[in-house]
Amino acid sequence: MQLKEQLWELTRERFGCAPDQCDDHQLYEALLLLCSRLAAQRPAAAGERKLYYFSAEFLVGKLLSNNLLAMGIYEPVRQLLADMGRELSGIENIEPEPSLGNGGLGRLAACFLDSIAALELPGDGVGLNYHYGLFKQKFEDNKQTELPDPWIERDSWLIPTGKSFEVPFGGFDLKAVQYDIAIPGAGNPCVNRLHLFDVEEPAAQPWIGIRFDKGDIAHNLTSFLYPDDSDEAGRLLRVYQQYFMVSAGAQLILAELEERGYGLDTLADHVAIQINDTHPSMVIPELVRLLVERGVSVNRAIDQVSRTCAYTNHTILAEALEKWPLSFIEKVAPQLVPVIRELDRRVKEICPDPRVSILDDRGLVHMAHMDIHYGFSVNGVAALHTEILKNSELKPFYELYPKKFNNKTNGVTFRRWLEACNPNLSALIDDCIGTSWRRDAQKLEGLLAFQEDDSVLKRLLEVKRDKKDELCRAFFARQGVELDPMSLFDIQIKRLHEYKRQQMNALYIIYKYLEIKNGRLPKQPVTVIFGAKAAPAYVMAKHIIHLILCLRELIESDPQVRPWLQAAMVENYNVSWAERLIPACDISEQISLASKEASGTGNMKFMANGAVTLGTMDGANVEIAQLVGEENIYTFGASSDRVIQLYQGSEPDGRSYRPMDLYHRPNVERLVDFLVSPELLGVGDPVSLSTLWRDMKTKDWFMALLDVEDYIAVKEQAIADYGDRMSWARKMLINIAKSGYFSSDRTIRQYNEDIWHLK
Ligand code: 26Q
Repeated sequence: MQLKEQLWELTRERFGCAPDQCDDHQLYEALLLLCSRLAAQRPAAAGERKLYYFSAEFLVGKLLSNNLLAMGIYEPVRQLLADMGRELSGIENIEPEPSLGNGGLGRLAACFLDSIAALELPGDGVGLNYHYGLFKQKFEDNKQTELPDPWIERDSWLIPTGKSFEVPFGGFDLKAVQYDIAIPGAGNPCVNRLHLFDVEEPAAQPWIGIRFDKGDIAHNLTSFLYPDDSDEAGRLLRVYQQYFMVSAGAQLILAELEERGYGLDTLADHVAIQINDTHPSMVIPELVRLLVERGVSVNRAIDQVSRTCAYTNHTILAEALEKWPLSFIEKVAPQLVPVIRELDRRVKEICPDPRVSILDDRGLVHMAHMDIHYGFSVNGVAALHTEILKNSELKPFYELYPKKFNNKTNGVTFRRWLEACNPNLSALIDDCIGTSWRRDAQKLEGLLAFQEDDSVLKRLLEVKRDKKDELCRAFFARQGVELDPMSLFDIQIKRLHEYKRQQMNALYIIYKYLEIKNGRLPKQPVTVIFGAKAAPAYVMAKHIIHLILCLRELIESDPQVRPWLQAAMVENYNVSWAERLIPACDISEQISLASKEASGTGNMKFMANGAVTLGTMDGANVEIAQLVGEENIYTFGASSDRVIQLYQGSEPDGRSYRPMDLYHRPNVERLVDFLVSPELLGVGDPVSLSTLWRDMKTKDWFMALLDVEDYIAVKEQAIADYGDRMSWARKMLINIAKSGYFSSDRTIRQYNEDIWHLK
């Protein structure tokens, strides 16, 4: 049946009318149904070995246009609607965004599913069906407040499968009900699935005021995605979530193995499990337990599981490495305790070094250690990150198992992050080099031939300008604030964390503000745009948001400054905002303290959309710099080696870094002291601002003062260079041309060749 007839039939069946009589909501529902039905007709990708990508987070973003594109019907559907005088883009806005992830790690998992399906590899995701994803952020009195963010409506992308698995907790069992989201492969006829497990009777309204009952596991286990683990009850619930996910997932794997006609003791030949950070690590002891329970010997079970599981590390921040008290596991899943003890005993037998034990003498289970001993692969997510793992963070493990360690530099799906979010840039690229880059992003290199082509460079600037106009309209519509599209858009969007150093960017704003106030007017107006959520219990992060919002207010009400400098912060930054912000960006802020950002993936999305990076030599920025050359990136700041050295030091806090010395430099002191100036205290909360001020002078854990002068100087240079429009356009072009390396299709090919061996 033709697309048109299908849509007609759908709306008649569902709403008793033709599509042109439907409102946008009804059209959205009809299109969702159409996609779901088409996806259901597709076969699963096949192969001898099947991958299960386990992750506590899948930040998939909106799916309508993504799925229409993947199934090759975006354009026909858009045309069909246009013929009825309707706009697909308006209908896309109806879709609620599922926020089933915090940030980079969750979004990476979503890009990976997209690429696995596009490469027609047999691989499904396994995760949890949170009813409320990450909180919705609101600004009140220049501060962040949090609201619940429901995303599941009557019609959603969730497909009930009718399958379920009993998960045995200490003292009670819970049924894990399986829902699937279809992941159609772009450019092929197959479909993979994201399996999301849910409790049988989720709480209808889990909120009591602003809190919810963390003790009511049976109803609340899947209520919320965890933004942090700051309180005891929450941490226990987190362990319940993790065990629920891995037990159901492990049972699903064994059921599918048997369905495929393979014996349990051939697990490793037919299954690969990728453990996305340590959140799903309990899948290791759980699989051992299930195999032994079903008659496989302990030795054989451990051997099979060890040849099935592979672990990805996403962080070197010590506080983010998961260590759970064995007493928690005793309470949540007592049946795992003897397994974990046995795994630990075997480790201690071959290697008595306490630094590598699973169970330490304080009774803590080190999840990453379990993964490394009982997995066959350990990977970091960018070249520098993997080197740091090998040479410092995980050094004793690298010495034990040098062959397990490998690097897999992250990537992003260009289908969402270039084709879908920037159709005009995509069309310009098509005009230059044809369309083959849409299947193979490395082909973007062909753009290098146009470096001296002024007409192409001019069109590039026009495309950027149009995207900036579009962003201004969206920003005005949602927040009632007018941005100046003629100004340079300098954008920092990522979770709020001290190591990412939004506070250093704020110091730049202060610098620029004081320059203008002192009559030194710049040539180029600049708009500094932020988007960031702070974990609700992360006090310092909230102070930084407050600082940014106060600066915004101060500048907004100052007619002397406003024409030259604007600060803006999007409320409730999410994937959809990222899709609007990234194509509109001139300068991409990637300014983490060197050694702290494992990779970053926003940096790659910006690059592909023709933004120029201003960054430290951290994470994947290092690889961006190598690819584009020093002419086409702005780098600054202390090296990761130097930073690691500073962290091993003589001061009482264990470092040899003394922020007070740096603070007393004249150009730094006046910026830091502005935090408690009468101007800022006039709009802000004195407790919040002075806490931040004091912390910056005395602790500055992530060394903003170490790099701030270099940062300001290099940023000023970038802004000055922006004035030479043609030479800037050339930098943009070279960034786009070299961005193909960061396609997640490349990353997934490497995972498959080096780790999974799916086909
Ligand atoms: C842990 C315990 C309890 C509750 C929450 C958590 C938790 C949740 C999320 C710990 C960590 C995360 C997320 C980590 C993350 O997003 N890491 C990022 O991963 C990206 C993909 O590899 C990298 O590009 C980023 O550099 C890295 O910060």
